[in-house]
Amino acid sequence: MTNEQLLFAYRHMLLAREFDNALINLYRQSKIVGGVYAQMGNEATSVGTAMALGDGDIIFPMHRDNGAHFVRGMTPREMAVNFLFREGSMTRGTDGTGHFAAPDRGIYGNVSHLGAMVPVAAGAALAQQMKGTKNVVLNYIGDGGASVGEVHEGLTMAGVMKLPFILIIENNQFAYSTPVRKQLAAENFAKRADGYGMPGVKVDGTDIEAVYDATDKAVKRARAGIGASLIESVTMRMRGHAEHDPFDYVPKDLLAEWGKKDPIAKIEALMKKRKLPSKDIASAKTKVEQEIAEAIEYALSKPGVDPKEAFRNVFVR
Ligand SMILES: Cc1ncc(C[n+]2csc(CCOP(=O)(O)OP(=O)(O)O)c2C)c(N)n1
Repeated sequence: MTNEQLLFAYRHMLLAREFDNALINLYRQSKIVGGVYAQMGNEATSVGTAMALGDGDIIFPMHRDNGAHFVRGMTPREMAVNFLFREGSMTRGTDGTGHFAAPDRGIYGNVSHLGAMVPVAAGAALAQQMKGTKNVVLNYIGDGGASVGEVHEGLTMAGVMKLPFILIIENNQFAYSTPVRKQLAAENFAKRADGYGMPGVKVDGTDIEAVYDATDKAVKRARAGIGASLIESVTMRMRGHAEHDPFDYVPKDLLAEWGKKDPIAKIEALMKKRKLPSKDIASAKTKVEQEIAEAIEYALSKPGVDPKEAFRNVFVR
């Protein structure tokens, strides 16, 4: 990654982190009525993968991928309005937990039924292949979601049809309270790729450059028409499943160990090693803090969504 890309990545990882902090506070104040699924620990994965894409490419994000939303151009104001169910919300107040889309920016809606999103995303990749666009579809799934049956169907299709499709498995060690070893007998998730005839790599999901480089390689392969890829990005879910969950089933020493690999601290260390001016790093941080605070203030100043909206697009036969 160039120094410019690193600063871009840092800014977007900070947006995800600060947005998390803001949502957690609002949740504690009962100002958010939906679930708050913190992304902490996942910032390098969501940002590094999305950065490897270009205009016209498509993402199918999961509930811990706000970083990818920001990279694709979603603004903090749009996100705040949606999570706070305010007038103008892109889901008209029907969802605040990540099931939103902006097709104009290549963000397709998160299919809530976890693995069920994979065949849909593979279908979107087939559409791109049929149209001859060279656009790539990047689909995220968690370690838990990766064990859902439809993932097999989607990957089979992507492998056989050599679709421009990339599956990012965000292995953050827990699926709600289920540790990864209780649902994975294989050595790792990346190995599953062999069964679908596509390359599978495992990367350190807290390392922005490792994530970006692996995705960039997969994107180039997909764009060249060679076919699909699978990337396992290994991270840690640093909070509970959502903010209602005290996550006391996660061993404290495990959290402490992963705390030393915080993706934001790691990118800061990398920028220092590359001798990026410390004033650029500091000003990125201040700007992001202001931007998130302003977005929350903006959303809170707006009225709530009109309850009548709940009936829009509901049909009776
Ligand atoms: C088919 C299905 N089963 C259960 C759920 C409820 N659910 C939503 S997220 C989640 C945990 C998913 O774990 P994982 O895929 O590892 O992602 P993580 O939350 O750890 O990022 C569950 C059980 C669901 N949405 N869909």
